[in-house]
Amino acid sequence: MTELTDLQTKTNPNWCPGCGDYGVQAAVKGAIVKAGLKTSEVVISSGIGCGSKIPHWVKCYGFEGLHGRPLPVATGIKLANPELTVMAIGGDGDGYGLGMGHLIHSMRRNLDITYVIQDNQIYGLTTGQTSPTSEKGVRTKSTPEGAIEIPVNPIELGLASGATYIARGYAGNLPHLTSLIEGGLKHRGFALIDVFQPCVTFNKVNTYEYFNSRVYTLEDDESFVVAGPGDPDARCEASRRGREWGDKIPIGLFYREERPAYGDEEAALKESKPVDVPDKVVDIEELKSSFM
Ligand SMILES: Cc1ncc(C[n+]2csc(CCOP(=O)(O)OP(=O)(O)O)c2C)c(N)n1
Ligand code: SF4
Ligand SMILES: [Mg+2]
Repeated sequence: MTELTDLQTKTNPNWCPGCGDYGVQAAVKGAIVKAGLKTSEVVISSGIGCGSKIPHWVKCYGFEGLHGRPLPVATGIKLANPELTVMAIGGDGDGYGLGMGHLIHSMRRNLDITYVIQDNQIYGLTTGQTSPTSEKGVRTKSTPEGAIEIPVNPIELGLASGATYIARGYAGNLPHLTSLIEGGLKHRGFALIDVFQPCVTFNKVNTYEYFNSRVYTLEDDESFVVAGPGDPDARCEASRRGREWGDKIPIGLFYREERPAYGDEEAALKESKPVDVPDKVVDIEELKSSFM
C-alpha cells in the first residue's frame, strides 16, 4: 500500500510561499494514495510553467516537457503502455493557450488520461501576463489598459468537446480537491479537472479571500444532479452552473459519462501493446531505403 511518505521527493518545491500549487501537489499525492495506486504505476506528464514543475516533487514517474505539450506526451505513454495510470498537469496558459488544440482532440478521443489544470488565471512563471482564463478588464503587464477578451470557460469547453469527467476544484479546499482527482484517476476516459490555484505573487484579484467568500460545492447542493449523456436537462444545468461567476462560484463534479476510451477501440492495441513488442536492432540503412 502506498503511503504519502512514499511520494516524498528528496527536494522540496520552490514555489512562492502560499502558492496554490502546494495545495494541488498535496491533493495529487493524496489522490494517488486513496486510489490505491503504486508509485510505479503512475506517470505525470507536464508542460512548462510554475505548476508544471510538479513532476519534480511527486515521487512517481514524471516527464516535464514543452510548454503546451503535456497531452501529446501523455497520449504516447498511455497508448504505449495502457496499464499505466497517466496524469497530465499544467497551468491555464499551458492547457487553454498553447495546448488548446491538443486538449480539444484529447477530450473528443476520450483518452484515458486525468488532466489537472492549475488555473491561476495568469502566466505565473513569466511574471504576470494575462492568460486565456484571465477575466475581461483585468490589468496585467501585458494588458495595462485591461484585458479585452472574454475568458475561456473550461466547463463549457469540456462539455462541448466530449470529456467524460468534468470537474472544478479549489486549491484552498484540499479534501474536496483530493476526492475530485481520485475520481478522475478511477474514471476510465478523459477527466478534465480545472483547479482554482491562487498565484499569490502576480494575481491580486483571484486570491484566497476572493475564492473563500464565493465558492460553494455542488456536492452540498441538493438541487444539483451530476449530468450524464442521457439527461439533456441536467447537461444544460451543468453548463449553466459552469457559467455561474460572481458572488457564487461552484466547484465539484459537473458531468460524468461512461464511453469507451480511445485505447479500448484501437484495433492495433487489441493485438499487442507497444511496450510488449520485444526490442530489436534496426538496420537504419535498410529502414531508410524502405522509404525510397
Ligand atoms: C513555446 C513556448 N512559448 C512560450 C514559452 C514561455 N512560457 C513559459 S511558461 C509560460 C506561461 C506560464 O503560464 P501557465 O501555463 O498559466 O503556468 P503558471 O506559470 O501560471 O503555472 C510561457 C508563456 C515557452 N516556454 N515555450
Ligand atoms: S509566481 Fe505565482 S504561480 Fe508561480 S510559484 Fe509564485 S505564486 Fe505560484
Ligand atoms: Mg497560470
